[in-house]
Amino acid sequence: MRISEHKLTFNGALIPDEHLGELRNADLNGDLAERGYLLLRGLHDPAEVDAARREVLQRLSEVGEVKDPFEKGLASGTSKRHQVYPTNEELGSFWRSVSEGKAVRSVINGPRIIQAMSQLFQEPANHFSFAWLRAMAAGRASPLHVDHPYMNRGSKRLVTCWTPLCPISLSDGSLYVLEGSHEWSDIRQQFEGHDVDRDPSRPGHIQESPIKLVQRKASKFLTAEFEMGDCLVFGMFTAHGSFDNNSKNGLIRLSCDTRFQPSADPMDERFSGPNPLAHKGLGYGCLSASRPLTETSVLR
Ligand SMILES: O=C(O)CCC(=O)C(=O)O
Repeated sequence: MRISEHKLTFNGALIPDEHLGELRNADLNGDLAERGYLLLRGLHDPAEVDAARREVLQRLSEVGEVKDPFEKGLASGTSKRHQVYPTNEELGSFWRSVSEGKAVRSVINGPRIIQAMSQLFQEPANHFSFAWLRAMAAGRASPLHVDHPYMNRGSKRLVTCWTPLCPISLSDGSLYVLEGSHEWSDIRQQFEGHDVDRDPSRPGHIQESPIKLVQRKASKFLTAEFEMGDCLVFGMFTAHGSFDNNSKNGLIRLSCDTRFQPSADPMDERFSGPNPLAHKGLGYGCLSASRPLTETSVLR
């Protein structure tokens, strides 16, 4: 794969070739602490991921956001979501029902990932009940951030599992992590102990431009093409975000981020239990994905 041929952008700005690199494949014996991430290829059953993909697309087609046939996953450019779900509460409930779909949960909370995370921690693992399911239309990206300020009231050993729910090529708004960022003490100092819900006056994401930060640190945007079945695991201080979805045919980038920790550790109460309140008590309504795909907005 030649990453530099793909003209990756963030908010329209071209990422310089010399600052692009490829995520390295690993297995569960890989050193997460050393590298800041583990790219686990083929962890999930691709057929199960495909079933999850279809389940999500079918729900998006109910609100008119996907072209027929919905299985192709191309945005229609229209939406009936506000008509069908007129209040923010109803929008949140809709997204909750999509996020809790049977096929989605069989992948993101299924036996394969639970076993893998138990192997990673070398003790039984558990996951947040809340899941960050994302449907990213063309033109959208996730800002650069570390996860710690969003979810730091429980285990210190929390990890993120980012699971593509469709094949994601480099032009479709792939995820990146910044090489070596888990060891950047200035970023750690800036965000450690910050809680976006307790102190909403301070942003949770990194405000420095991603390109400037990467240049300042002589780092790289590490990314890859993802297949259904892959999973990217990273820690709470690994800086990451996504490139713009520059898909020419309007492919909706589907993915889900979930959080795992040792079962023995306390769990952040906002994201656990049968009715997780999440940020600001909004439940699934706190996610930008609860809004119509036709609306552009950023972060979470
Ligand atoms: O999928 C994305 O665009 C962002 C994912 C993310 O921020 C995360 O996994 O923590």
